[in-house]
Amino acid sequence: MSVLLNRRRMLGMSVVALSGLASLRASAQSKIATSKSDALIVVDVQRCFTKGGSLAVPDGDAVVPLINTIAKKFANVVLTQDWHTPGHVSFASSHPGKKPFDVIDLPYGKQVLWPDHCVQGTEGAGLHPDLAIPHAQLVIRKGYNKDVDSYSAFLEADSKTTTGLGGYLKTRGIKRVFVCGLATDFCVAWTAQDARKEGLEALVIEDAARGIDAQGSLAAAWTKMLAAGVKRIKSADLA
Ligand code: VGL
Ligand code: ZN
Repeated sequence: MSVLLNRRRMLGMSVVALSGLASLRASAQSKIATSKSDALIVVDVQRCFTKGGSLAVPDGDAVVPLINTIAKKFANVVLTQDWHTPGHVSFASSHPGKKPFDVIDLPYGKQVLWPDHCVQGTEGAGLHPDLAIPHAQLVIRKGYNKDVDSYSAFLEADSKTTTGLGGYLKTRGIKRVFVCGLATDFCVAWTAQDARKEGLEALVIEDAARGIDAQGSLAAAWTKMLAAGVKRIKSADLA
């Protein structure tokens, strides 16, 4: 009898010990470990989109030190640069009578008009001077066709001209991308959604991105991203 009791007590204890272990493991597991098949895509962290820039994103500079830290967790990093021609179709100045943030119809659909920004080879188009990711392997430039905008790092706004990024990532065995940078509701959102279309897992690191938020565009972008299967995470979720 006493042997039986002891055994019961031992069983009970081991269940408690096991469940403690299980919850420890669960909290460790909820952190995301990165591997060789992951890439970090750092979107448009350029002078034009940060303090003093022609299309400065509110609090845009705040992402720079965080992205520098996060990038150390990734073996594969891709940087993007918005890279427009002078007189680009997305500039309000290219459309007499229009002003920044007006919306016009172009052959490929609605286009928000912007102040002139990220003109090829200008200082404003340069990467933010404090961005420090020496191990980044690829810089992909986009928006370089004068008559077509490209928020996405994969596909231009005509929905058919590719930048080549999808092929590059596929060739390199990348299965999952983490997207951060500027601006959450435009280039980050379109890049993350197009990553899904390329068959990649896509996660946006929310605190490593900032939005422009013109007319509710930030909330709308999150709704679209989540519907497309993009996951919303924070930098602290990374192991
Ligand atoms: C962007 C507006 C115009 C961006 C680029 O990087 O989010 N936004 N061009
Ligand atoms: Zn642009």
